[in-house]
Amino acid sequence: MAVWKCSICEYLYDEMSGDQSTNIPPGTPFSSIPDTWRCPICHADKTAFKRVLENNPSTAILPTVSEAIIKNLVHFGITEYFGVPGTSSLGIIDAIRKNDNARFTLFRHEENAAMAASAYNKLTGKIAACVTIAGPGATNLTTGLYDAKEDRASVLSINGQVEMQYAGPGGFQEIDQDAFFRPVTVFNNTIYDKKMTMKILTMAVQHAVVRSGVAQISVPNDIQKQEIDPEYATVHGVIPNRMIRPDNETLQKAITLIHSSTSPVILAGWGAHSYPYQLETFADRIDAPILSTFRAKGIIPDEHPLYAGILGTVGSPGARTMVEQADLLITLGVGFSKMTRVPEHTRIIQVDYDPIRLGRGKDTLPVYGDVGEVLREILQSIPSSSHSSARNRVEQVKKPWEKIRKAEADDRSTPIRPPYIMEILSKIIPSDAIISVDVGENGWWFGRNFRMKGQKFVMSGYLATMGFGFPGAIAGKIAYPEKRVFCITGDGGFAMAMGDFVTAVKYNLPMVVIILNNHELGMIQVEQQIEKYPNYATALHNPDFVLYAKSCGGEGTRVEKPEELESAVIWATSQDCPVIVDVITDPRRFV
Ligand SMILES: Cc1ncc(C[n+]2csc(CCOP(=O)(O)OP(=O)(O)O)c2C)c(N)n1
Ligand SMILES: [Mg+2]
Repeated sequence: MAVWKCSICEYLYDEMSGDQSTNIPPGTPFSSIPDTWRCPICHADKTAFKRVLENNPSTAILPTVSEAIIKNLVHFGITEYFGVPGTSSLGIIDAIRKNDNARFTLFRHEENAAMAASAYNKLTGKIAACVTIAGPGATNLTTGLYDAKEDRASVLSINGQVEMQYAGPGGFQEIDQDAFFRPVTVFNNTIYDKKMTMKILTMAVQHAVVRSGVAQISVPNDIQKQEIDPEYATVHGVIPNRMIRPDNETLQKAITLIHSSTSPVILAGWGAHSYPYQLETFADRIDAPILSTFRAKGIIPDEHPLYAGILGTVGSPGARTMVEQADLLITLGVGFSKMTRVPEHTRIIQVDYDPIRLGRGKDTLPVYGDVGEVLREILQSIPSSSHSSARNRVEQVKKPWEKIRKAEADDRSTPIRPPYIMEILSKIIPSDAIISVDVGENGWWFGRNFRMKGQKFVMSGYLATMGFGFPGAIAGKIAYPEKRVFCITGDGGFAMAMGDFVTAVKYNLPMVVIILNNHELGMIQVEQQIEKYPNYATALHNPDFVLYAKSCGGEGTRVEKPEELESAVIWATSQDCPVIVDVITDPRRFV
């Protein structure tokens, strides 16, 4: 039994299975098909067909390259695949279909798939893969992959490439993917020879994990379908444990510095986000208030007596004063971005797992190590502090700040004031929920006024890209199906990603999308005001988001009055589908 390929459209006629659509029974040799028969796909006549001599995936006994790739990725724990299929990725997509432990989520735009993969890693520490076709599918990933790169999230990107016969400039849907992905990846390669499959695959996963970034593999269409010898289909590499322990000498210096400090302050960054318990014990032991960066918001619940809030543009003036008055600042996995504005002249103990990032500030003890390991080591040998002023210092910062935030949350103004929205959300969103936040005034108010009580929260930190919030929520619900998921977004940012609302409906991912609908690119309007430009090009003409949600098969409600907000959010939380709460709000920061 042979397989015949149409040279016009590449349809495969398999003698074993016949062709149901043109009534050719299984087992019919191609030569026995009447001459009047036409290709069911493009209507070419029989003379257009050529016998295929090799690589028929349906009769293969050995695994194909694609199947070996997916099997080994699953072995590495990579089970979630986000993307859009197409001609040059059919082999990979089929291998995902066949693997019981792999799951494909079909997105409507590759950018959302890449944002979701980035968010998935930020939320879980596990890797999700993006899968796209060569050319436009690959280029559509860019902003999502850059988000991962900037926030040091591990993501794998597996992209189809045109058949090797058509490689080179000028091929249909062919681009130089190695060159295109180079600036965004920590590893980047094309499998031009099936014997290279596992070597490239293993290196890709190792680099993505160890170097915290994006690894990209392109697989030409014809290679995807080739059978692979088991000798070349088995993984040899391993993912090392990359917990870095600090050296003893540096640790001793750090302990001495902490011991001689009378007003230490801890600043926890994203690098500390997996170690809330060690952080709390450490702060208690050395009697130091804890501040966090915006990205690490929620590492300790807001009401904790040692947590003093955020340092930076969404933080309180009291937090800044506290750092300026400290005789020692201990930074744990902090990126030193301009949004945090760590004072340069304070004495710093800087802990980071990336040696290149060490040495910020003017008077710094660099401690190379994983935050969890460093805290564990220090806690083994540091005695309890002789002072006990941290709780008082925290209260002095928090009390006036709380008063300000309460006063801002005016419950009568229409359009509804953003701080009031944050007040209501702080009250309603449960402590074990997942929150994905977008960029703009919506994110600014969340950072500044939302009170965390244990939730996991994810955002686009360094790239600060609009359109992250909603795919981030999709990733959250895929990762934690049993938890409630909330997206806090703007009318501008949501519109960039809203094509995938149907994806949340299709895959039954109930979530609540709170749109702060101010009919403006609100943050840009504020920036124009700060820089004394006249307001221009920020007004938004929006669709009816509630009708849109319903037309997608979800639910929605609009809220225009403050007194309606609480019940609307409670109602949304009780729905069994994705829901939009379209909150008509005030674009002005302060009135
Ligand atoms: C992809 C992208 N384009 C542009 C910007 C610049 N930018 C930052 S905030 C913002 C406005 C966001 O508007 P909206 O989503 O409505 O949120 P709002 O500020 O009104 O709450 C813009 C255009 C960006 N950060 N990301
Ligand atoms: Mg807006």
